Amino acid sequence: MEVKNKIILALDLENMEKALNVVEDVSKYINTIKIGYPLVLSEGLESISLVKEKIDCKVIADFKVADIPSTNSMITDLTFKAGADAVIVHGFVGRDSVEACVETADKYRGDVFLLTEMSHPGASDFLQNVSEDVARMGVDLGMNKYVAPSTRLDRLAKIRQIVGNASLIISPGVGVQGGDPARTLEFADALIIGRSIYNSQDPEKAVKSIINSIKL
Ligand code: OMP
Repeated sequence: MEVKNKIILALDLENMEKALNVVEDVSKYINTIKIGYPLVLSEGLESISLVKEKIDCKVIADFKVADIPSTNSMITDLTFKAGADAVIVHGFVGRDSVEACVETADKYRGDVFLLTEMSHPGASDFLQNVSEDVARMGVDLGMNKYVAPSTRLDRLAKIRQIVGNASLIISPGVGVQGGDPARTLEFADALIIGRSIYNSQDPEKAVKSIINSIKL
């Protein structure tokens, strides 16, 4: 997965018309879009194909899949059937649940991103205690795509150390959550950015200014 300009747009909007306008605005600079519950619960699973029809892009379905293996398989199957290129899954539910997603994704030649530690403050309540083990489990399972936080660079660095330089790490938390784009890219391969782009009066300008800030 080649992420153009190292920026993944998190399209957390509840209205398809607005979402497609944002997608069109940034289309020169973005080729990877993350779609999650806000858009899919408002506008349906076909949001994935509608976005892909609008611009030539890869779609990462952010469903943070976290259930028993058979349910995880069903969710993953429906996600790839809907046209997604990748899905984000939680690791804390355990190896069998993650394996179920990987096996199902393989049938579609789809990618699975393993969410290790999250970016919000509450991640330190519980998830932080197991995030390194989650990353190690991913390595053990032969996975090479991960999500790790830009809001705690020490934790991001630790996860990079565990998963190795050959893995792809995508990192949320830049901008509104406080993470710094350039510093995050010392450890991550691409940034996941939502509000700083789609809430901007001029999403294209917002993307260009982030690109400039990471080129400095
Ligand atoms: P902004 O904070 O608006 O840039 O959005 C960040 C996006 O990344 C949202 O879609 C979140 O759901 C997502 N995200 C996190 O913010 N933190 C995480 O730990 C994991 C994710 C994610 O899996 O994408």
